[in-house]
Amino acid sequence: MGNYNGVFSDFPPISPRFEGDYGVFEISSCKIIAYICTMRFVLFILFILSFCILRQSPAAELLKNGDFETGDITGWKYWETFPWDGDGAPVESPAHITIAIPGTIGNPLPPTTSGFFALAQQVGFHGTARGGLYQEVRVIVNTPYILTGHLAFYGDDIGDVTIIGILDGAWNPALAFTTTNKNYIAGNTTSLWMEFALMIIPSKDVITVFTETRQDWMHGQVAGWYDNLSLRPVPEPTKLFVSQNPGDNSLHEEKAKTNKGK
Ligand SMILES: [Ca+2]
Repeated sequence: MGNYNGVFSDFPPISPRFEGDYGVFEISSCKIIAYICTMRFVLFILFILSFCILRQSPAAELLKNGDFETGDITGWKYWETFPWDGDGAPVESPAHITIAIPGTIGNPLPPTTSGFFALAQQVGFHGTARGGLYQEVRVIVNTPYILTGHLAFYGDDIGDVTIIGILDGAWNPALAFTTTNKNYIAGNTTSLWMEFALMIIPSKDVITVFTETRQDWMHGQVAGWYDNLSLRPVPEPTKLFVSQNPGDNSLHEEKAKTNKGK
């Protein structure tokens, strides 16, 4: 005892030996350590990869390119009422909505609310137009979803409007966020970014998220900017507070208040 060399010399060799029908196999301790290190390294890489995948593709996001970081309108489709306006009112000078990333008749400050790009929808001088972008999204009926994002606006005349909304069958003003006219932003200035949230409990399994910018009179210019658009299922804890009865939904309460005020 006390002689470590003696103690250790009593242990069997570290390298195990296996005797079989085909002879004696010996695995060196170096190989075992190398194997363990390799497995640890593989597990570490798998952990990092899974973390990256979770970070890069939040499973719940239903909109494509809602932050416009492709630098174009990938994932979105263009629509317009050209050469008419949506109300069937006389059109002074039919024009097209210009989609620009970034905007070309000015931009809000800061120019984006995420990353490097934001959507701009514009109508220049001497043109009347209504239009924008849309995406159709598959959803689960009677399950709450929330559309969030940021919107900014320039308008210099009555009839200049920019909107974001959801269509679940018929047009429903309770499912739209609208900047009404230049008075909303007190003159011919570009508004600050406005954050919005629209809750919907779909009655159909495909809903449409749309943007719309209008210049109903040909005077001046109009522009709407959009960024950070996101459509997601309402997170589980929040669902507890959202009634399955649409009449109890806060959006419908807002609508009721609006109707009462008319
Ligand atoms: Ca962006």
